[in-house]
Amino acid sequence: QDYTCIKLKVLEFSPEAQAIVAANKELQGKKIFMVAATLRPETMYGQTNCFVGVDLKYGIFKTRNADELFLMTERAARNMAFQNLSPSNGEVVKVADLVGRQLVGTQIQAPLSSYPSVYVLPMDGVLATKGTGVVTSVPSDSPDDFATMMDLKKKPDYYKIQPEWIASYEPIPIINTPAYGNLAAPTVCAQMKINSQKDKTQLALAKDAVYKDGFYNGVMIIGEHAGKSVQEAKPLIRQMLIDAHQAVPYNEPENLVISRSG
Ligand code: ZZB
Repeated sequence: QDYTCIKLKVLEFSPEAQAIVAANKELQGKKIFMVAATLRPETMYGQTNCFVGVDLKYGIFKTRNADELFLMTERAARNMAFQNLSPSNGEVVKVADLVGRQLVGTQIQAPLSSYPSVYVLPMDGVLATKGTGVVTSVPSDSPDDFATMMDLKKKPDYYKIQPEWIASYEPIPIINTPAYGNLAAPTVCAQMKINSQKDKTQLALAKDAVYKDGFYNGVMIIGEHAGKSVQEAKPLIRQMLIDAHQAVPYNEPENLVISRSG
């Protein structure tokens, strides 16, 4: 899989994560990025938050740039070490350990998003075996993300989040499609009566429908490539993010990829 890894700059860690970072000499004065693997770089305009798995283990790793560290799973760090992203080929240097739960409430800057800063929130189905274990959330175009957002809004206490971390981050219209309009995921979730991230079977169908319609028939309605088809805009936006040092290409061997939909 040819992923684009989006660099989500940490603006302010949650108090628990901050305590870990502050106690670590290697992290003083450094930029730390939560790194999210996506197959849809053209949707980055619609980011409203990022997701972690609360029980997943994450690390903060050195990169080939001495001032920048990446926060992700160790598995992703190992893969990146063979893609010219670590200090030297094959070398993985972890400087801190964190659990997903400790990251919830962290504020990050999501490149291209209309929201200047967004929060790290919990999602049930984040796979340790795919991408970086950090998932950027685009509820306008990803049914999984929209369904999770509905759960978090309904039950903030249960998910141990503050209501304001999600309340003022509505889905942003970024792509228009003939079948589902300009908020494809909310539309398809309403049509299919999906109310929760737990509706897995329905969500797999919804994702399939939205993916196909978005990719083959979608037109960008935001950003510097507004008016272009999704197919045309995707590689241009990917390259724009890479050139701006806001993303890096990341490849994952096909046989190691396990799809979220099972
Ligand atoms: C932004 C985005 C916007 C995504 C969208 C999808 C959609 P696939 O096709 O099943 O391989 N993802 C990445 N890593 C993980 C993980 N560790 N656990 C769970 N989900 C993960 O799915 C690739 C997508 O799965 C990635 O692209 C990412 O979400 C998520 F509008 O990034 B995507 C209709 C889908 N729309």
